Amino acid sequence: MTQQIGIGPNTRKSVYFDATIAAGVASFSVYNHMLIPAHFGDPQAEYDSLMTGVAMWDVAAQRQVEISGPDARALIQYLTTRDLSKTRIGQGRYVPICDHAGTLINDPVLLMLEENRYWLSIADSDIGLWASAIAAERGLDVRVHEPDVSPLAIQGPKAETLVAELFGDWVKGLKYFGFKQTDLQGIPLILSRSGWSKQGGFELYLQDGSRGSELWAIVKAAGAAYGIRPGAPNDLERIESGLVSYGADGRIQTNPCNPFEISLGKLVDLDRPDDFVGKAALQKIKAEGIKRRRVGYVIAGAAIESFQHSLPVQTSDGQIVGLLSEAVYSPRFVGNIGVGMIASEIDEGATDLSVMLDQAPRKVTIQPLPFE
Ligand code: THG
Repeated sequence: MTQQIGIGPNTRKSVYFDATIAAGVASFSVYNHMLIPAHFGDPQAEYDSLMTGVAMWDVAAQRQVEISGPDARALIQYLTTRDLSKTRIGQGRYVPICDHAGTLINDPVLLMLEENRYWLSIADSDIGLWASAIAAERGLDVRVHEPDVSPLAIQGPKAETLVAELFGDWVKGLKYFGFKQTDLQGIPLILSRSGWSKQGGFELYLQDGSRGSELWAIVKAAGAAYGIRPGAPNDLERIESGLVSYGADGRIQTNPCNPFEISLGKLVDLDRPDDFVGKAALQKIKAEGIKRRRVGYVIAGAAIESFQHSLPVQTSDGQIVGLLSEAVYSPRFVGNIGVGMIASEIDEGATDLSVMLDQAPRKVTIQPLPFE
């Protein structure tokens, strides 16, 4: 039997919900308390369009936390592990956020809109609540709120040509995570070179929630010439390319990890002169030595059809030394691949590792990320 999750009035809808229903969305997931399309019924074709053509994704569930006001910059700096002193208006940054114990609680994209106005484009946890609480407790003069902003991603090797056709050739000059306030046929949006894939592309941060279907239709119509398909953040591609998924690879409630373990250590500036949430804990964690690392896994045996929850990775004597957080069959690598954690003392060549999948042991080997 196939289980279903009911979609009722208490589940938050994206502003592209009607458009994705019309486009034939077959499965949803929930992210930031909002429905996000998971696929449109043909995962292989959706992967192919991302790898060789162009795909459009409703990623409105990547909600924005806007922080504005005289102390906005101070709050942003205090919340994130990175030194942002060189960040300028119009630039984006990938900014880990930790709690006071140094546990990763989100990995947003930061957009610097003005000297004292920022968006955190968040992964799946309630950073709006966290940011307002920290601001209030520290007596910072800021406003924290969720603006009417809903990203639509256009990803794949043909994304740039399509987006240049829609907006003009200036888009080709945008650097990675660079963005600009603009509009599309009068629809206000911020255009940014970003997106959760390694195939290149853009995100349109729609600033008028009443125009989701209209924006979707414009992109779809212009993309038709390039074979655009509706899709969703693609698990196969992200595992192949090693992108971090806060939620799948780590989550404070289920698999708490620090940024060093999840491969975001280079985004932690412990030498910053100023304090930030988690700094002391992260200094201690680093001094004591990092206990595990994020790796790729190859899983032997028949093609994995569905992977519902993480699995412990064990040695031949039954010792648990790692975690397989997500796995999928990859036609490109002709085998099952996954990502997860492994204890630091286990080296890449280990030959006695396995996971139990559907009551049967499967041999696993470690691979560096990205898969190549
Ligand atoms: N775009 C926007 N918001 C988002 C995401 C996004 N919010 C949720 C989630 N994705 C946040 N997580 C990530 C994870 C990885 C990247 C972006 C957001 C990413 N990483 C590149 C990499 O790892 O190679 C570049 C990192 C870097 O510059 O250091 O792009 O996708 N709007």
